Amino acid sequence: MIAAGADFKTWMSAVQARIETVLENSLPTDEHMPARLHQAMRYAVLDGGKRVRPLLVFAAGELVGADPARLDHAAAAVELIHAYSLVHDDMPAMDNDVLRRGKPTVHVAFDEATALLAGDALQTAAFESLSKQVLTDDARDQIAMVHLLAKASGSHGMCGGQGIDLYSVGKALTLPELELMHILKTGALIRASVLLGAHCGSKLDAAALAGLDHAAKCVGLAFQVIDDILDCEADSATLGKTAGKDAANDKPTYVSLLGLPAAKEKAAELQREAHAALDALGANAARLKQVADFIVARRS
Ligand code: GRG
Repeated sequence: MIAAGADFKTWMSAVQARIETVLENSLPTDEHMPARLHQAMRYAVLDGGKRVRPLLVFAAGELVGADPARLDHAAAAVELIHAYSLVHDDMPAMDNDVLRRGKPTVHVAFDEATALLAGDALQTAAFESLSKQVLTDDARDQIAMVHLLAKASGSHGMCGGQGIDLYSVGKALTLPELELMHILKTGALIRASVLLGAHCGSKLDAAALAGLDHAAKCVGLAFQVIDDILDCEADSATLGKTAGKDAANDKPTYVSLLGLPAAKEKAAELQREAHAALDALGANAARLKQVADFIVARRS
């Protein structure tokens, strides 16, 4: 059980440890065939990552007094989708990265076919997690949750954003186009994390749900602006460059379009907007504000 009044660091560590155990117990082991696929799935998910999306699920759960046992399943579902997206994104056909979270990427540690299959299986494991037991008082709400995660992950969400990203290489995106790409690519799953957490407890009215959704959208976009800033700063430190890695690879970023100071201001503006929307939801939204602040302040 995670104490609702705990300070943020204590709360975050408790949620991170909790979700690690949930994932550990829910992923298949190599005692079952096919052992290599199950090893790759565990390798992709366990012992790594900040678990930002589960933190958002649990923080939104605090807003609506949700049972943590329900939140476990929603949190595992979003983290499994996230893990699958990273496995596929790292593959040679996409970003062709060899390192993730300080260790070889799945296709390097295993092989490409296994990475492809592990990503696929993680994606379906997410929907298994979301549908295998009752998470809401009204069954129709759980159908809405499955729909929400499917929409956020598919071509109108994360996959769509990744598609825009892939097809924009070498093209000059405008700021609204870049924004749409990120609202879909990273924002959709972050938004879904907040809404799924909120579905696990007492029902919010339409106005509160709209306010929460707006805050989640701001947090999702802020996450990406910060990601671009961190990429740029890491590259400047190692290469003495001023443009970010993606800009150097001919991909637009917030930093390449706005410049570093304006990108930092954009992140701060989104943080303020998220706070304002969350303030309207009352004292129980305090945890969500803390997670939003953590996302903006993070250094990795
Ligand atoms: C391949 C279908 C498909 C989609 C890929 C989200 C995504 C779409 C790709 C990830 C590429 C990437 C590194 C985007 C930058 C933002 C991002 C999602 C960073 C990684 O997320 P964190 O910081 O990672 O939450 P950890 O390791 O902490 O879990």
